[in-house]
Amino acid sequence: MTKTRILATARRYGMGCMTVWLLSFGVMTPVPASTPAQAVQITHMAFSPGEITVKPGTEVTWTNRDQVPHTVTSKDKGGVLASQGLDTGDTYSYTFTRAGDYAYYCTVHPFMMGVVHVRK
Ligand SMILES: [Cu+2]
Repeated sequence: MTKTRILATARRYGMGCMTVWLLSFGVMTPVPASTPAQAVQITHMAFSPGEITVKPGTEVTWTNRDQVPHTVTSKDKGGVLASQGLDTGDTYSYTFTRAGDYAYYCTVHPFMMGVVHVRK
């Protein structure tokens, strides 16, 4: 191997690394790191998982996977969770800013219950 060929090889590998690094950077940072997210599925007439613990600032998104409408509604009157009726595939999101326990249910099927614990 000549000196120039080694240099060319090194450069090629260097560029490859750079490309991979740039790609991973793009993939790793699609959203600001300051907004953690948590998903809850509504399926088989239940919230899944029914109980979650998140840090303040976390956006929780509920997705209705059932063939019947559901809601995500705070148990406390005037609570923070107050979705519209969610049809199949519809989502509802809320970003929890304060620590606390947020119990909720489905107004269509009051036996469906869940709770979000927000802990620092
Ligand atoms: Cu329901």
